[in-house]
Amino acid sequence: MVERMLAEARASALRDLPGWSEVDGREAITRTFTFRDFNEAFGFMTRVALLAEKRDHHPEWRNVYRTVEVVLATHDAGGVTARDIELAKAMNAIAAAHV
Ligand code: HBI
Repeated sequence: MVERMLAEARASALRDLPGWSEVDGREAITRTFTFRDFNEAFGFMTRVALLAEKRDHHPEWRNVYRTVEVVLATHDAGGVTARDIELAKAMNAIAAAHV
C-alpha cells in the first residue's frame, strides 16, 4: 500500500515538476497542458492512457480542443503519492516530445 505524502513532501516534489501545482482544498496535483491542436492533445492523451494502464494508475482529466486539464491523486491512499509524482514526470516528458 503506497502512502500519501504530507504537505512538506508534496511541496518538495512539486519543485521538480515544472507546470504542476497543488489543487486548492484537495490533496492532489494539477497541470493544464496546451498543445498545437486537438490532434496533438489527443495524441498526448493516447500515450498517457497506455502508460496509465501499464502502471495501473490513472489520471483525472478533461480535454477541450487543444487543452488537457490533468488532476492526479491516489484514490486508494486518499492523497498524493509517489505514483502521482512519477506519472506527472512522465506526462511532462511525453508533452515535451509534442512541442
Ligand atoms: N488510479 N489515480 C489512481 N488512484 C487509484 O487509487 C487507482 C488508480 N487506478 C487503478 C486503481 N487504483 C485500482 O486498480 C487499484 O486500487 C487496485
